[in-house]
Amino acid sequence: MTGTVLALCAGLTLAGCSTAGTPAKADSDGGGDRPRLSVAGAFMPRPVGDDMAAGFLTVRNDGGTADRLTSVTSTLADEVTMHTAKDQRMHEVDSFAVPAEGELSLRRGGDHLMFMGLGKRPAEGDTVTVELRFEKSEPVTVDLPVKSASYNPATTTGGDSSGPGEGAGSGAATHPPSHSAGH
Ligand SMILES: [Cu+2]
Repeated sequence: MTGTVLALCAGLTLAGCSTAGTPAKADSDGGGDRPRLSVAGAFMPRPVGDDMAAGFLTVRNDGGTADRLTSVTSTLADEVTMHTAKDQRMHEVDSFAVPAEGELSLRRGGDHLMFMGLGKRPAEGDTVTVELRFEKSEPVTVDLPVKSASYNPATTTGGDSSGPGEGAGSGAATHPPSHSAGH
């Protein structure tokens, strides 16, 4: 846990130094001193409880400057919090780093959005709209399609070298049990 945080901070510091120190290189393409964000792969597994739901997405940053996801709002829920998960335990955090020329990846078993106090329980096939607010970039509105409760794109894109094994077993195992059990 502590090691990961330190590694993240070190990465941010390096990125900050290279862009804030001497802007000479960034001048060549004009936009190199700004984050350039795009969002992909957003989804919400159909919540199994009435109180909370999780959301996942990837924020890509093609710019040469790091940004931070600082808050999230949604019409679905009273509050959307940012959680990081390690060893089956969740911790709320104030923000997520979006590294320069990198990405913030929210996925099952790792960092994710938590929707608390649902106005209504969305069904599979619904769409949930969220607004992402960043430290530097303009807010981004994202539609999250509601998928099956065990949906996990990692099992189809092969990002984790998980092999052909898939289905409810791996999905349930990699996600904190508190989400599946609810409350
Ligand atoms: Cu959580």
